[in-house]
Formats: sequence, C-alpha cells, structure tokens
Amino acid sequence: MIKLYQSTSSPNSRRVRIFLAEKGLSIPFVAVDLGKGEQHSEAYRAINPRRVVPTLVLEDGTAIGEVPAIMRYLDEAFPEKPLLGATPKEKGLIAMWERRAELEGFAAVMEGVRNKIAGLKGRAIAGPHDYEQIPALVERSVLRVKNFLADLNERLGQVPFVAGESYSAADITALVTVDFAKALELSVPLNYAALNRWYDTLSSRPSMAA
Ligand SMILES: N[C@@H](CCC(=O)N[C@@H](CS)C(=O)NCC(=O)O)C(=O)O
Repeated sequence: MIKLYQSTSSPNSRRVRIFLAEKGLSIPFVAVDLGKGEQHSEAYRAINPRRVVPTLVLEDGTAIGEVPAIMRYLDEAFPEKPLLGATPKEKGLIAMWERRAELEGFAAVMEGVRNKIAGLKGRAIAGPHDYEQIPALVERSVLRVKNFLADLNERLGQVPFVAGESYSAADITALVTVDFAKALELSVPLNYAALNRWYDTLSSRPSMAA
C-alpha cells in the first residue's frame, strides 16, 4: 500500500492531507518528527535526500517528494473526483492558480516564518543545506502576504473558488496559506468579504480538519 511520510505541524504535509481527504482516500501516515530532527536521520534521507516532508512512497518503494508532484500522482492514480482538473483547459487553469497560490502566498509566508522564528536559526531554508536567517526579509514577507490576501480577495469577488467555478487544489494551497499566515500574526481583514465568504465555505468541508 502507498504511504505518506508527513508531520502534523507541517503546512506542506497539510496540503496533501487535505487533498487526500477531499478525494476520499485513506492511506497510512508515517510521522516524521521535525522538532526532533528526524528529517535528517539516515533512514529518512534514504527516502527523501532533500530532508523535507511530505514524501509519498508507492508500493514498489518509489518515493515522490514535492507537494505538487504528490498531488499529480494521486490525481492520476485515483482519477475519481479530480482536483487538478478533468479537461485540458481546467488542468491549465488549476495549475496556474495553484502555482500562483504557492509562489505568491505560501512561499511568502514560509520565507517570513523561517527568517523570524528563533527555533529556525541557521535553518532559514528547509533542506540539506544550512542558511542563516535574514531578519530584514520578514518585513518584506509580511508585505507580500498582505498583498496576496488582497489579490485573493479580489479574485474571489469574481469567482466562487480560486481557479473558477469548482473546488480544486488551488483552494487547498490558498487555504493552507491563509491559516499558515497566522504564524506571522496575519489574519484576513474583516472587510475582505469575498475571502471571508470563501474561507467560511471551505471551513464547513470535513477536509478542513485534516
Ligand atoms: N518544496 C517542498 C517543501 C517541503 C518543506 O519545506 N517541508 C517542510 C515542512 S512544511 C520541512 O520538511 N522542513 C524540514 C526542516 O525544516 O528541516 C514540497 O513541496 O514538498
């Protein structure tokens, strides 16, 4: 059976957990304790030399890292209820919006958090190499996240879901970003009606707790 190496506290792992829940898939999870540094253990490095979670391991031992790649595998291997689109047009649009959410939103929060938190000193970028924090980046990250939230509110004033008419992987990445932004003490402004409406709609889905 396929299994997912993941961490409860990891927002990247949460993107995949929500994806699985939305598809109605239940697979075994293997916990990787990032606090204890288990991602650096020899055993985990043999699975994912990039030393990050999540990693999906297939029945034959093949290891797939990187959230969008894991999502791609799952959507193709289990085509029922596609979250990356069913037609070429949907696939293109969802990939575009999911990538924007990741690059402009999720990565901006990650940059801010990793350059701010004391526990991540010397680990400003996840992976096999150590990088010192650059505290001056935090202010810019906060600005980027604020702009992302404003842009997302504008987008959701035009369409019900991030990529258009239906729920998709783009909503998952955007939702996890909004929750993750709380680590930078950023929440959705009350007057962002469209973004708050979308967040409330998504909150009622069972996958929210994943
Ligand atoms: N690009 C990777 C990023 C994965 C990543 O950064 N994961 C974080 C947790 S959210 C991690 O494993 N961090 C380990 C560390 O900080 O050493 C992906 O898409 O999966």
